[in-house]
Amino acid sequence: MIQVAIFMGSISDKDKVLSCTEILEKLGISYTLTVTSAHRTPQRTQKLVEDLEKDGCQVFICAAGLAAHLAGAVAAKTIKPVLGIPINASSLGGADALFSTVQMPPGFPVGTLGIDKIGAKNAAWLAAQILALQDSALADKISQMRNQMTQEIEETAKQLEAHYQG
Ligand code: RP5
Repeated sequence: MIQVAIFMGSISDKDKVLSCTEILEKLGISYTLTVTSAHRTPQRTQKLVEDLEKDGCQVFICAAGLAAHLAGAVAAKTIKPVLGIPINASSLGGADALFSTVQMPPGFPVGTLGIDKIGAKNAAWLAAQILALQDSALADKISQMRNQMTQEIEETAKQLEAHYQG
């Protein structure tokens, strides 16, 4: 069963989205990654949502740039949580996609993350936390990985402090 579906508006978004798949893999979460566009392939987008939902998909992650309507189009078709990753694909630096993704009408929310790779990473973490509500083994794994991040910072701080003690 696929737990998380990741949609990109274009193959040109892929490099920025791969940090999302890396984290899902580390956490042992099953996912599918594909390209579909709110504007260029609206029927394909709708069918993907319907089919994946039937197969048990729990969270949809949508990455898109420019007038980024992909996450909103998916949110219109499902009540599963939809997470949006705004992609920087123009001279507006991703602000265009951020505003397009975040400003949803009431009742059709998109949980909007940061622009590009940082948003892709946090989309994976947030999807994991949503799934962990019903999965205590996954919750433990998330906690372990957080502890690891804490330890890494503490170790780095120790090394820096040892080196720069005046
Ligand atoms: C958006 O337009 C895509 O998500 C992409 O970020 C941007 C440019 O798409 P391409 O012209 O590279 O296909 O729909």
